[in-house]
Amino acid sequence: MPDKVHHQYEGLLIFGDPHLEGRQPNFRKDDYPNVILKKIEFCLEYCRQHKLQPVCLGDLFDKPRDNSNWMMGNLIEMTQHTPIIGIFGNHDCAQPELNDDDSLSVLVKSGGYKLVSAADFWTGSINGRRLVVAGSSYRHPIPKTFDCRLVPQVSDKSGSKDARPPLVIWLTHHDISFKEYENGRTSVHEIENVDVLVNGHIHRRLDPIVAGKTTWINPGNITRRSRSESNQAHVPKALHVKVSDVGLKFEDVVIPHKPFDEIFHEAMVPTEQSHGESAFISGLKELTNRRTDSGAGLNEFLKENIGQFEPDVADQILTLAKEITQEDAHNYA
Ligand SMILES: [Mn+2]
Repeated sequence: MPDKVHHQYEGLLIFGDPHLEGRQPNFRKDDYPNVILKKIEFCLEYCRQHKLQPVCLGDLFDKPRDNSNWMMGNLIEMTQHTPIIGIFGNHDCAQPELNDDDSLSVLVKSGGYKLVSAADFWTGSINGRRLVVAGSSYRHPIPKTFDCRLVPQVSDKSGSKDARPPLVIWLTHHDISFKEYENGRTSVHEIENVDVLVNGHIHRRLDPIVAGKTTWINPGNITRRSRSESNQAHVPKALHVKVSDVGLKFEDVVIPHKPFDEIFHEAMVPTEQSHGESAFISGLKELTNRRTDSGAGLNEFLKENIGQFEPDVADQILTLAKEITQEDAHNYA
Protein backbone atom coordinates (compact mmCIF):
# COMPACT_ATOMS: atom_id res chain seq x y z
CA MET A 1 0.00 0.00 0.00
CA PRO A 2 1.31 3.48 -0.82
CA ASP A 3 2.28 5.62 2.16
CA LYS A 4 1.19 8.87 0.51
CA VAL A 5 -0.56 10.45 -2.45
CA HIS A 6 1.63 12.91 -4.36
CA HIS A 7 -0.05 16.16 -5.33
CA GLN A 8 2.87 18.23 -6.62
CA TYR A 9 3.34 16.62 -10.07
CA GLU A 10 1.98 17.29 -13.55
CA GLY A 11 3.07 13.95 -15.00
CA LEU A 12 5.94 11.49 -15.35
CA LEU A 13 9.16 11.11 -17.30
CA ILE A 14 9.92 7.44 -18.01
CA PHE A 15 13.38 6.38 -19.13
CA GLY A 16 14.87 2.97 -19.81
CA ASP A 17 18.08 1.13 -19.04
CA PRO A 18 20.82 3.72 -18.42
CA HIS A 19 23.39 0.93 -17.72
CA LEU A 20 25.66 3.21 -15.73
CA GLU A 21 29.17 1.82 -15.23
CA GLY A 22 32.66 3.08 -14.56
CA ARG A 23 34.38 1.75 -17.63
CA GLN A 24 33.86 1.89 -21.39
CA PRO A 25 31.52 -0.85 -22.60
CA ASN A 26 31.99 -2.65 -25.88
CA PHE A 27 33.46 -0.29 -28.50
CA ARG A 28 32.46 3.04 -26.87
CA LYS A 29 35.27 5.56 -27.01
CA ASP A 30 33.80 8.54 -25.13
CA ASP A 31 33.85 9.31 -21.38
CA TYR A 32 31.07 6.78 -20.80
CA PRO A 33 30.37 7.11 -17.03
CA ASN A 34 30.13 10.89 -17.17
CA VAL A 35 28.12 10.84 -20.38
CA ILE A 36 25.54 8.51 -18.78
CA LEU A 37 25.43 10.51 -15.55
CA LYS A 38 24.71 13.59 -17.68
CA LYS A 39 21.82 11.76 -19.38
CA ILE A 40 20.31 10.98 -15.97
CA GLU A 41 20.91 14.55 -14.83
CA PHE A 42 19.18 15.81 -18.00
CA CYS A 43 16.14 13.66 -17.16
CA LEU A 44 16.03 14.94 -13.57
CA GLU A 45 16.39 18.57 -14.65
CA TYR A 46 13.63 18.08 -17.26
CA CYS A 47 11.46 16.69 -14.44
CA ARG A 48 12.12 19.70 -12.20
CA GLN A 49 11.28 22.10 -15.01
CA HIS A 50 8.05 20.34 -15.96
CA LYS A 51 7.02 19.14 -12.49
CA LEU A 52 7.36 15.45 -13.38
CA GLN A 53 8.13 12.36 -11.34
CA PRO A 54 11.16 10.56 -12.87
CA VAL A 55 10.59 6.85 -13.51
CA CYS A 56 13.27 4.27 -14.39
CA LEU A 57 12.54 0.97 -16.16
CA GLY A 58 15.46 -0.88 -14.50
CA ASP A 59 19.12 -1.55 -15.33
CA LEU A 60 20.17 1.74 -13.80
CA PHE A 61 23.54 0.02 -13.37
CA ASP A 62 25.30 -2.26 -15.79
CA LYS A 63 27.35 -4.07 -13.13
CA PRO A 64 25.31 -4.72 -9.98
CA ARG A 65 28.23 -4.42 -7.57
CA ASP A 66 31.54 -2.66 -6.97
CA ASN A 67 30.58 0.57 -8.68
CA SER A 68 32.95 3.48 -7.97
CA ASN A 69 32.30 5.60 -4.92
CA TRP A 70 32.52 8.82 -6.96
CA MET A 71 29.74 7.53 -9.21
CA MET A 72 27.58 6.46 -6.24
CA GLY A 73 28.21 9.82 -4.56
CA ASN A 74 27.15 11.69 -7.69
CA LEU A 75 23.98 9.64 -8.00
CA ILE A 76 23.04 10.14 -4.36
CA GLU A 77 23.60 13.89 -4.70
CA MET A 78 21.62 14.11 -7.95
CA THR A 79 18.62 12.21 -6.63
CA GLN A 80 18.50 13.83 -3.19
CA HIS A 81 15.93 16.42 -4.18
CA THR A 82 14.56 14.60 -7.23
CA PRO A 83 14.17 10.95 -6.25
CA ILE A 84 13.55 8.39 -8.96
CA ILE A 85 10.91 5.68 -8.72
CA GLY A 86 11.18 2.42 -10.64
CA ILE A 87 11.94 -1.27 -10.74
CA PHE A 88 15.20 -3.25 -10.78
CA GLY A 89 16.51 -5.00 -13.88
CA ASN A 90 18.65 -8.08 -14.41
CA HIS A 91 21.81 -5.96 -14.44
CA ASP A 92 20.98 -4.31 -11.10
CA CYS A 93 21.18 -7.55 -9.12
CA ALA A 94 23.84 -10.28 -9.00
CA GLN A 95 21.37 -12.76 -7.52
CA PRO A 96 17.80 -13.12 -8.80
CA GLU A 97 16.65 -10.69 -6.08
CA LEU A 98 18.14 -7.29 -5.25
CA ASN A 99 20.11 -7.43 -1.99
CA ASP A 100 22.36 -5.32 0.22
CA ASP A 101 25.49 -6.13 -1.80
CA ASP A 102 24.06 -4.48 -4.91
CA SER A 103 24.76 -0.82 -5.68
CA LEU A 104 21.10 -0.04 -6.36
CA SER A 105 20.34 -0.92 -2.72
CA VAL A 106 22.64 1.93 -1.63
CA LEU A 107 20.59 4.36 -3.70
CA VAL A 108 17.35 2.89 -2.34
CA LYS A 109 18.61 3.35 1.24
CA SER A 110 19.69 6.93 0.54
CA GLY A 111 16.12 7.68 -0.59
CA GLY A 112 17.22 8.43 -4.17
CA TYR A 113 15.47 5.42 -5.72
CA LYS A 114 12.09 4.16 -4.59
CA LEU A 115 11.20 0.69 -5.78
CA VAL A 116 7.63 0.12 -6.89
CA SER A 117 5.94 -3.27 -7.01
CA ALA A 118 2.44 -4.75 -7.17
CA ALA A 119 1.95 -4.20 -3.44
CA ASP A 120 4.03 -1.07 -2.95
CA PHE A 121 3.05 1.29 -5.72
CA TRP A 122 3.35 5.06 -6.24
CA THR A 123 0.23 7.15 -6.49
CA GLY A 124 -0.46 10.75 -7.34
CA SER A 125 -3.35 13.06 -7.98
CA ILE A 126 -2.81 15.01 -11.22
CA ASN A 127 -5.26 17.34 -12.95
CA GLY A 128 -8.21 15.74 -11.23
CA ARG A 129 -7.18 12.16 -11.98
CA ARG A 130 -5.62 9.53 -9.77
CA LEU A 131 -2.46 8.02 -11.27
CA VAL A 132 -0.76 4.80 -10.18
CA VAL A 133 2.73 3.60 -11.08
CA ALA A 134 3.30 -0.02 -10.09
CA GLY A 135 5.52 -2.67 -11.59
CA SER A 136 7.17 -6.04 -11.80
CA SER A 137 10.94 -6.03 -11.40
CA TYR A 138 13.08 -8.57 -13.22
CA ARG A 139 11.72 -12.12 -12.79
CA HIS A 140 8.69 -10.91 -10.84
CA PRO A 141 5.42 -12.10 -12.36
CA ILE A 142 3.31 -9.76 -14.46
CA PRO A 143 -0.19 -9.92 -12.96
CA LYS A 144 -3.48 -10.51 -14.74
CA THR A 145 -5.28 -7.86 -12.73
CA PHE A 146 -4.74 -4.84 -10.51
CA ASP A 147 -7.04 -4.19 -7.58
CA CYS A 148 -8.12 -0.54 -7.82
CA ARG A 149 -9.62 -0.69 -4.35
CA LEU A 150 -6.07 -0.48 -2.97
CA VAL A 151 -5.67 3.04 -4.35
CA PRO A 152 -6.47 5.73 -1.78
CA GLN A 153 -9.30 8.11 -2.61
CA VAL A 154 -8.53 11.80 -2.66
CA SER A 155 -10.89 14.74 -2.38
CA ASP A 156 -10.54 17.90 -4.43
CA LYS A 157 -10.87 21.40 -2.93
CA SER A 158 -14.65 21.17 -2.87
CA GLY A 159 -14.44 17.91 -0.95
CA SER A 160 -15.76 15.70 -3.74
CA LYS A 161 -14.07 12.46 -4.67
CA ASP A 162 -13.28 11.24 -8.16
CA ALA A 163 -15.50 8.25 -8.82
CA ARG A 164 -13.54 7.15 -11.90
CA PRO A 165 -11.01 4.33 -11.65
CA PRO A 166 -7.37 5.46 -11.41
CA LEU A 167 -5.12 5.56 -14.46
CA VAL A 168 -2.62 2.74 -13.97
CA ILE A 169 0.86 2.36 -15.50
CA TRP A 170 2.71 -0.94 -15.00
CA LEU A 171 6.52 -1.10 -15.34
CA THR A 172 8.28 -4.31 -16.41
CA HIS A 173 11.77 -5.53 -17.24
CA HIS A 174 10.97 -8.67 -19.19
CA ASP A 175 11.48 -10.53 -22.48
CA ILE A 176 8.08 -9.68 -23.87
CA SER A 177 6.87 -11.07 -27.18
CA PHE A 178 6.75 -7.81 -29.07
CA LYS A 179 6.67 -8.12 -32.84
CA GLU A 180 10.23 -8.21 -34.21
CA TYR A 181 11.70 -9.31 -30.86
CA GLU A 182 13.05 -12.81 -31.26
CA ASN A 183 13.66 -13.65 -27.56
CA GLY A 184 10.12 -13.04 -26.34
CA ARG A 185 9.10 -15.33 -23.47
CA THR A 186 6.15 -13.47 -21.99
CA SER A 187 3.05 -13.12 -24.10
CA VAL A 188 1.09 -9.91 -24.30
CA HIS A 189 -2.29 -9.89 -22.59
CA GLU A 190 -4.82 -7.53 -21.12
CA ILE A 191 -4.19 -6.67 -17.49
CA GLU A 192 -7.46 -5.81 -15.85
CA ASN A 193 -7.47 -2.18 -14.65
CA VAL A 194 -4.04 -1.41 -16.16
CA ASP A 195 -4.00 1.18 -18.93
CA VAL A 196 -0.39 1.01 -20.11
CA LEU A 197 2.49 -1.38 -19.53
CA VAL A 198 5.95 0.11 -20.17
CA ASN A 199 8.81 -2.35 -20.60
CA GLY A 200 12.56 -1.80 -20.18
CA HIS A 201 15.13 -4.55 -20.85
CA ILE A 202 14.69 -4.64 -24.65
CA HIS A 203 16.94 -1.83 -25.79
CA ARG A 204 15.35 -1.24 -29.18
CA ARG A 205 12.18 0.75 -29.62
CA LEU A 206 9.37 -1.57 -30.70
CA ASP A 207 5.84 -1.05 -31.98
CA PRO A 208 3.20 -0.92 -29.23
CA ILE A 209 0.67 -3.73 -28.92
CA VAL A 210 -2.89 -3.15 -27.80
CA ALA A 211 -4.30 -6.05 -25.77
CA GLY A 212 -7.87 -5.33 -24.77
CA LYS A 213 -7.76 -2.23 -22.58
CA THR A 214 -4.00 -2.48 -21.92
CA THR A 215 -1.42 -1.03 -24.31
CA TRP A 216 2.08 -2.55 -24.07
CA ILE A 217 4.93 -0.28 -25.08
CA ASN A 218 8.71 -0.66 -25.33
CA PRO A 219 10.39 2.73 -25.66
CA GLY A 220 14.01 1.45 -25.85
CA ASN A 221 16.92 2.61 -23.74
CA ILE A 222 18.60 5.98 -23.36
CA THR A 223 22.11 4.51 -23.69
CA ARG A 224 23.62 2.96 -26.81
CA ARG A 225 25.66 0.05 -25.54
CA SER A 226 26.77 -1.82 -28.62
CA ARG A 227 27.85 -1.11 -32.15
CA SER A 228 24.83 -2.95 -33.52
CA GLU A 229 22.92 -1.97 -36.61
CA SER A 230 19.79 -1.18 -34.62
CA ASN A 231 21.82 1.21 -32.46
CA GLN A 232 23.05 3.09 -35.52
CA ALA A 233 19.49 4.23 -36.09
CA HIS A 234 18.47 4.41 -32.40
CA VAL A 235 17.66 7.83 -30.96
CA PRO A 236 17.86 7.87 -27.14
CA LYS A 237 14.48 9.08 -25.90
CA ALA A 238 12.49 9.25 -22.69
CA LEU A 239 8.70 9.32 -22.46
CA HIS A 240 6.90 12.34 -21.09
CA VAL A 241 3.58 11.14 -19.68
CA LYS A 242 0.88 13.80 -19.50
CA VAL A 243 -2.19 13.28 -17.40
CA SER A 244 -5.42 15.07 -18.15
CA ASP A 245 -9.10 14.69 -17.50
CA VAL A 246 -9.43 12.44 -20.55
CA GLY A 247 -6.52 10.15 -19.76
CA LEU A 248 -2.84 9.56 -20.52
CA LYS A 249 -0.80 11.05 -23.35
CA PHE A 250 2.78 10.05 -24.24
CA GLU A 251 5.33 12.32 -25.89
CA ASP A 252 8.96 11.60 -26.77
CA VAL A 253 11.74 13.62 -25.21
CA VAL A 254 15.04 13.28 -27.06
CA ILE A 255 17.99 12.96 -24.67
CA PRO A 256 20.94 15.07 -25.87
CA HIS A 257 23.42 12.68 -27.46
CA LYS A 258 26.33 12.54 -29.88
CA PRO A 259 26.22 10.91 -33.33
CA PHE A 260 26.91 7.17 -33.40
CA ASP A 261 30.32 7.60 -35.08
CA GLU A 262 31.53 9.93 -32.34
CA ILE A 263 30.86 7.51 -29.50
CA PHE A 264 31.94 4.19 -31.06
CA HIS A 265 35.24 3.05 -32.54
CA GLU A 266 34.96 2.31 -36.24
CA ALA A 267 34.37 -1.31 -37.15
CA MET A 268 37.63 -3.12 -37.82
CA VAL A 269 38.47 -3.24 -41.53
CA PRO A 270 41.11 -5.53 -43.04
CA THR A 271 44.42 -3.69 -43.06
CA GLU A 272 47.02 -3.91 -45.76
CA GLN A 273 49.58 -6.42 -44.58
CA SER A 274 53.17 -5.43 -44.57
CA HIS A 275 55.49 -7.84 -46.34
CA GLY A 276 55.84 -11.22 -44.61
CA GLU A 277 53.49 -10.35 -41.75
CA SER A 278 50.61 -12.67 -40.89
CA ALA A 279 47.03 -11.43 -40.77
CA PHE A 280 47.08 -12.33 -37.07
CA ILE A 281 50.02 -10.06 -36.28
CA SER A 282 48.81 -7.14 -38.37
CA GLY A 283 45.37 -7.56 -36.79
CA LEU A 284 46.94 -7.38 -33.34
CA LYS A 285 48.66 -4.12 -34.30
CA GLU A 286 45.32 -2.77 -35.41
CA LEU A 287 43.83 -3.75 -32.06
CA THR A 288 46.40 -1.85 -30.02
CA ASN A 289 45.20 1.32 -31.71
CA ARG A 290 41.66 0.67 -30.59
CA ARG A 291 41.83 -0.46 -27.02
CA THR A 292 38.54 -1.04 -25.30
CA ASP A 293 38.10 -1.46 -21.56
CA SER A 294 35.90 -4.47 -21.98
CA GLY A 295 38.20 -6.30 -24.39
CA ALA A 296 35.43 -6.23 -26.99
CA GLY A 297 37.94 -5.74 -29.78
CA LEU A 298 40.12 -8.59 -28.58
CA ASN A 299 37.22 -11.01 -28.36
CA GLU A 300 36.04 -10.14 -31.84
CA PHE A 301 39.55 -10.44 -33.22
CA LEU A 302 40.12 -13.84 -31.62
CA LYS A 303 36.83 -15.14 -32.96
CA GLU A 304 38.02 -14.26 -36.47
CA ASN A 305 41.51 -15.70 -36.13
CA ILE A 306 41.48 -18.59 -33.68
CA GLY A 307 40.80 -21.20 -36.37
CA GLN A 308 44.41 -21.23 -37.55
CA PHE A 309 45.78 -22.68 -34.30
CA GLU A 310 46.00 -26.26 -33.04
CA PRO A 311 43.05 -26.95 -30.70
CA ASP A 312 45.15 -27.04 -27.48
CA VAL A 313 46.91 -23.75 -28.35
CA ALA A 314 43.57 -22.19 -29.30
CA ASP A 315 42.10 -23.32 -25.95
CA GLN A 316 44.95 -21.72 -24.03
CA ILE A 317 44.60 -18.43 -25.92
CA LEU A 318 40.85 -18.33 -25.28
CA THR A 319 41.26 -19.17 -21.58
CA LEU A 320 43.79 -16.36 -21.20
CA ALA A 321 41.52 -13.93 -23.04
CA LYS A 322 38.64 -14.87 -20.77
CA GLU A 323 40.73 -14.21 -17.67
CA ILE A 324 41.70 -10.72 -18.75
CA THR A 325 38.34 -9.56 -20.05
CA GLN A 326 35.92 -8.93 -17.21
CA GLU A 327 33.04 -9.00 -19.67
CA ASP A 328 33.13 -12.79 -19.53
CA ALA A 329 34.05 -13.07 -15.87
CA HIS A 330 31.02 -10.99 -14.83
CA ASN A 331 28.46 -12.02 -17.32
CA TYR A 332 25.21 -11.10 -15.58
CA ALA A 333 22.92 -12.21 -18.36
MN1 LIG B 1 19.19 -3.51 -20.07
